[in-house]
Amino acid sequence: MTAANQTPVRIDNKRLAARLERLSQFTEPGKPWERTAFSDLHVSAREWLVEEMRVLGLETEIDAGGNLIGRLQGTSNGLGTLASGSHSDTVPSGGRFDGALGVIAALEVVSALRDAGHRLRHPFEVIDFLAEEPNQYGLSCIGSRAMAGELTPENLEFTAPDGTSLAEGIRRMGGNPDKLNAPLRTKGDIAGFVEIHIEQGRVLEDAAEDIGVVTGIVGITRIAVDIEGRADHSGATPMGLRKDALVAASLMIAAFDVQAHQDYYAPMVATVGKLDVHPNASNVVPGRVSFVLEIRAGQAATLERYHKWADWTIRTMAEERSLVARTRIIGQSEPVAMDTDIQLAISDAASASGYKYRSMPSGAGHDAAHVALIAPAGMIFIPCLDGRSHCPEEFSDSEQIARGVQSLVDTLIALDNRQ
Ligand code: HGY
Ligand code: MN
Ligand code: MN
Repeated sequence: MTAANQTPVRIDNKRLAARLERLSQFTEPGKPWERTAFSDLHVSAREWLVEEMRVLGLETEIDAGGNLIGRLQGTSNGLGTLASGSHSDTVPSGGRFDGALGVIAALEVVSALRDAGHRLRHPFEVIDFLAEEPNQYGLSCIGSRAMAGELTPENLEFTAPDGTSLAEGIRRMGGNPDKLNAPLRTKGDIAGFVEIHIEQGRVLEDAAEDIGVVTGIVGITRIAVDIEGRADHSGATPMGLRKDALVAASLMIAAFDVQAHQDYYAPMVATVGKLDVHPNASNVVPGRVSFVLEIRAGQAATLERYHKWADWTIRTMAEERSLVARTRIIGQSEPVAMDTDIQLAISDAASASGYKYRSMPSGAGHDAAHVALIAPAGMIFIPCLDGRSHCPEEFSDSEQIARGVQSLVDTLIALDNRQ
């Protein structure tokens, strides 16, 4: 991927590992590896990232959506920006690689270019998107949605358990919610975005392959459901007189699972991973239950079909038990395709290094899905141990990481060299 007269741009895996290790140390004590969005730890980790960016000579800013951006000037005027990055927040008790790898890899791109004295023609940005994981405000991919102009005024009023609004959360992280009524980047501004991420599944590992070239990212719909029943004494209330919100929610959750298994027409998944029971006491019939139903599919029609069915199921099951159910969509992203030129550039980069690669869709959501609405976007997956992710055991070995990050550098250089 290098012209004959240029020093090859090689990543330094030790430096990369050291930065990953340093970022992972910003973790809640006793709860590896937890660094949830908007927490003090998340703020401290970003202060460290800003310092790393400055040492590398990047101009830093936090945009209105709270995205931390480090910018390297290019040698040619008037070219769009090339960009790479991911997110520095984690899920509760998450892993060391989901998101962190993509941010640290983008820093390594800058370091490796500097080592080789290689100047890109395009400006290059390292981006740490704000709050990719669902968080206290209930919405994921906040920074990348802001960048693409997807955050609605209603989203900005989403409230955390501590009573703060998402608008206040964004401001705390250095953004400006008053400026989020339009995309932060217009089409053409970003010439190409490439995000590297662990696969979070076991396709690559089972096939003993090095690189996944992502073809598209699933659409995700998250629906908040509140079931209103009646709290009563558990000993003195006969079974026939109860309005047990938890029993109704349990039946609904079981039905969601059965239905998702039966959708033969297109692969999809449905999950209830968050559930709150009130008053949550062993001798009280549960009076109120809130949960989030998350649906993911590669086809918009599949998402829509299941969503309609789930709405109907929730309503009828609640009515049958004289309960009241309310539903509210709290997050929606369409399935998106990755840019074909970027897919080709990644495949060529992997192939030139002799890495084994395959094209594959992503069942996980990513910032790249939102960037894809305003710019050509692509993703590189690397294998992770047993396909585990969103858990402390999440792991990718240093050689796997090195092959992925080298492919990232080579892809970006190929995009930079395009006429
Ligand atoms: O939820 C997801 O798919 C991603 O890991 N944020
Ligand atoms: Mn994640
Ligand atoms: Mn992630």
